[in-house]
Amino acid sequence: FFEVHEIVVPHLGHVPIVKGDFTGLPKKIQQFIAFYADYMKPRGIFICDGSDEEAHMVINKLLERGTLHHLPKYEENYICSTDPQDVARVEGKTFICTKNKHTSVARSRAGAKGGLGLWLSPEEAKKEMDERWPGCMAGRMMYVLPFCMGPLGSPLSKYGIQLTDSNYVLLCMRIMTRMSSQVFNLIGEGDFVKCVHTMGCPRPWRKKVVNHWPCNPEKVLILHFPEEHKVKSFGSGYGGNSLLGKKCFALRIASNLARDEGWMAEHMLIMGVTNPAGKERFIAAAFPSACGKTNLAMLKPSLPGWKVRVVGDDIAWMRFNDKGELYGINPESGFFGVAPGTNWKTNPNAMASFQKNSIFTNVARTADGGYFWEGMEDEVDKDIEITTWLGQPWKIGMPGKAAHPNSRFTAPASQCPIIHPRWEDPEGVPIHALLFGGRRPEGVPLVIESRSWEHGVMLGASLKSETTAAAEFKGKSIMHDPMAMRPFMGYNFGHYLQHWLDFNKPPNKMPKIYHVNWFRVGKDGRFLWPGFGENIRVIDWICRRLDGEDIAVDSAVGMLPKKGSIDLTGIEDKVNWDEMFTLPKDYWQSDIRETIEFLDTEVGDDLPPRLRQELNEQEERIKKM
Ligand code: GTP
Ligand code: SPV
Ligand code: MN
Repeated sequence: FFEVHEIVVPHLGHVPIVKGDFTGLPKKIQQFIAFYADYMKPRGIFICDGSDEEAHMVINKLLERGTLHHLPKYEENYICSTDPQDVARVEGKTFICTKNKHTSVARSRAGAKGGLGLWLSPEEAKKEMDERWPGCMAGRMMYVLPFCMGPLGSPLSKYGIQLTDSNYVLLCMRIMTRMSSQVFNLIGEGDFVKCVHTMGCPRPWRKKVVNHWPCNPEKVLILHFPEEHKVKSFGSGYGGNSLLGKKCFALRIASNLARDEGWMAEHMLIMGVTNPAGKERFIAAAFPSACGKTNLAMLKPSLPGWKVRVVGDDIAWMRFNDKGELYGINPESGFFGVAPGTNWKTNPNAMASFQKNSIFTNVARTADGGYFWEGMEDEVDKDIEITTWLGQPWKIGMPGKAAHPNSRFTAPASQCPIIHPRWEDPEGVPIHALLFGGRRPEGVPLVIESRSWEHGVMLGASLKSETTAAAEFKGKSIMHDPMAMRPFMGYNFGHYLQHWLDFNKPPNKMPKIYHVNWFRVGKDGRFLWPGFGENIRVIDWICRRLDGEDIAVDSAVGMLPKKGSIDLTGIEDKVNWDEMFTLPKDYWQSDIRETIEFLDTEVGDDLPPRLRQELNEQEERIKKM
């Protein structure tokens, strides 16, 4: 039902344009499409406009093929399972390619493990690409996705075009970014980020395809070319590997743009919190993957009179205006959230967001046509028949897991009942405080206030967390994740820290920086803090600090709440203040030594002296504890 045009691609000859008006596109975009069509040899080109009709056409095709299944319990909700070999980001196969190595990675010392980003020379990258890309879309359709990161028309927004041979990726990008044919005109002959994604399974494909999810796990490679504003991703269809607007563009490429243009691209949620007196503040918070950003951003306050509204749950772009006030936008338009642990008690606002028009990946299904994952046991019939993400029959109480630990929902942000009315404000929202935090089972108190901007940057650089299922790591261990950006760093981490330190100059009004930890455990191995909606108590304390209340005491590691200054009304019997706030000297001594060792080794000569000084002073204070 679409008019079929053909375009002549240099070495490919006639390629049918199965949808869209190729010749009506700006010349630069035509060239981009034709170049990659020639390179990847798809059987046709499908130029997306982001419309509902288009999405339905693709959904119907995927339903027919068996990649997607409808969940009849809801309106327009679909579920799919990936090849079990393609379930998370693959950090070891993710590279930054720049002419000069130390543009991308710090001048580390002997013994460095290269944990703050991997560099690949353009020559090596070319070799790897030559092995993979030519003809990689043979027999498949190439979709052209025009998208905008940030509100359409905002001076803070950036454009991208993604080429992909995955219609699952098309559907998710449509939720996660503002995908619209308008973007072609807005780009015109201007700049855009070139994103090229392929599942890497040209036809005829002789390997076994699992779950109607053709991918190429042995050959996965995710390359970033910040100097050319380009991303190339091969072999995986999962999340950050394939939804290139997200981590590849909005963090890795954008952090380069941010360095050059004087702003920040961070792995942060943005939330608006209004206290019972009606005063609203905005908080941006950086926690590593699967450490609670989505949950904090959508928090349902347990304290009366508080109101929380979400601006973003994963990525923040922030800039100081000419008055020196920090403003931030959420460049995304959807949530790609961790499913396990989400339920009507822990995160009702997330639950409400994905009752329709959403896609569930690697979760389980109930016999009555609903979704299921670990954490939903009390919200479905105990005896209901469940099909696990691997397609096995299963029931609550049986061994094993129903959903993959990194299974996720993809939901339009506009469907969140507490989406902030200003979430698409082209100016962004003012940011009053920054939070860092991770999963720290031991030693680290519920909240610490930094002594200064520089001390706060040091707390961020020292961020560590227990590993989660969001990347390929197996088992649990405490890993460094400075600024919650370890997997997403787009350039030399030492330069990045210097960039942060440099913001502290007139007329900039620096937001206060905090470190929070919801995950400390007691001797019995249970969380000392109830978390989720109760986290409002910590937010309340932070807001009162922003008001200048005298409720903090100095300690070796920063300012701590004065005993009793966090409102524990109603949960006094559930929490043990002393256990939550003690600073075991032995722990902190070895912790700071280990952190200094890590940053000295990994960031080496690029570690800003000012940051090193903060670490030294912290170590001195700990010694005197
Ligand atoms: P990414 O999307 O990977 O960047 O993760 P995220 O930081 O948005 O993490 P998310 O909010 O999805 O939380 C991940 C997991 O942590 C879920 O299983 C949550 O149930 C759990 N979690 C979130 N907040 C809390 C909390 O306050 N306490 C406890 N104990 N668990 C939490
Ligand atoms: C994360 O891992 O931090 C995510 C999921 O938010 S992904 O988009 O896969 O990076
Ligand atoms: Mn994330």
